[in-house]
Amino acid sequence: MYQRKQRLPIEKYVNGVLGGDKIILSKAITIVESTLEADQLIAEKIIEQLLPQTGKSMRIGITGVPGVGKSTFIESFGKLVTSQNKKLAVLTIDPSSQRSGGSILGDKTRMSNLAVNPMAYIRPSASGNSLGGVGTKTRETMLLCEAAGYDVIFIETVGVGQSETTVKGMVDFFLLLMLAGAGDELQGIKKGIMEMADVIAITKSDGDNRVKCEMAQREYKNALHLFPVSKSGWNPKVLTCSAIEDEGLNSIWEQVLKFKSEMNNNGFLFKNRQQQNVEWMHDIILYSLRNKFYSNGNISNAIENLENDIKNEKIPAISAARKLLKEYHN
Ligand SMILES: Nc1nc2c(ncn2[C@@H]2O[C@H](COP(=O)(O)OP(=O)(O)OP(=O)(O)O)[C@@H](O)[C@H]2O)c(=O)[nH]1
Ligand SMILES: [Mg+2]
Repeated sequence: MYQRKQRLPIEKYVNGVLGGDKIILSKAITIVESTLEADQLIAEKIIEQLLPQTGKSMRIGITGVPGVGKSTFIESFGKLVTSQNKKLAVLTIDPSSQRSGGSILGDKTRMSNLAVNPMAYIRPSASGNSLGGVGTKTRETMLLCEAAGYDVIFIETVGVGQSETTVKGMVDFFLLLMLAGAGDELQGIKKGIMEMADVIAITKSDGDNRVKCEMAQREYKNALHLFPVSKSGWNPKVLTCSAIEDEGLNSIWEQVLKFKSEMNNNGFLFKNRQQQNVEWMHDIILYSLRNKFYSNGNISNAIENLENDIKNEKIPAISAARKLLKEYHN
């Protein structure tokens, strides 16, 4: 049986987070990530009390295929951000971390400076088994970080599909990192993901690779002309950078600031967050209903048999689903 962990009184979490105490912040995040009903109630109370102190950060999503250089980029870009006297929190959503765990190990060395930087806080997400769950928890974690005084939040995700959409739904600014490939520029990553980007940065623009990166930059720029105008009215930029040589990072940060100021002025940032909050509510509802349904004892007992019956064509999926729903509502 799972032993319930000792929990602090709620004020301890609230005051610790507000005071910027990283240890308490981590403990509060653990509660937020917990699936235990009792923890969920504590988490809700903590967040409720912290809510007035949230929302003031610049929320930036960073994505790209494995190996594009996300971790190395975040280490260098993070240094730049913190050198501007901004506190930075880095959260990661990694739908594959359950299986590999490799990236996390790599990150220990690739983000070694950021990890010990007092202005930075790095937190990999719990390897939840449902992306929806990880998404709702990451949003709550983001709020805790904001209440703890972090001015900039990076939400990093591996570009393997669905997780980018989840991240897009919780950030102000979306940065897509891309590799310069030989002629297959548009194949590695889905067009829909490129359409989400506010800045596309071609990574590893150093040494012999620089020329290839500049070529890719021109190709992406041309490709972007064909995309529909985004809701924000912002024209996405294509830049090149080298995290290792520390080049091009300033230009990316300048674009973030320009975006922030323009989108503040035209009201997009505010409206976008309003919309995101509404979607968030629906996500939480779906997530809780799902959890409730699948953790119901009668359901989990019946489900395996019904799954087999479906496979053996003894029962159609629709009838099995109806049966389970009926069982649940009894
Ligand atoms: N030349 C060069 N190599 C780089 C640069 N950035 C990253 N790399 C290399 O590219 C490889 C992958 O970098 P990571 O930062 O681990 O990439 P990632 O996107 O975090 O990879 P995953 O965590 O596996 O998704 C490493 O060998 C880095 O040293 C760069 O700016 N220039
Ligand atoms: Mg990485």
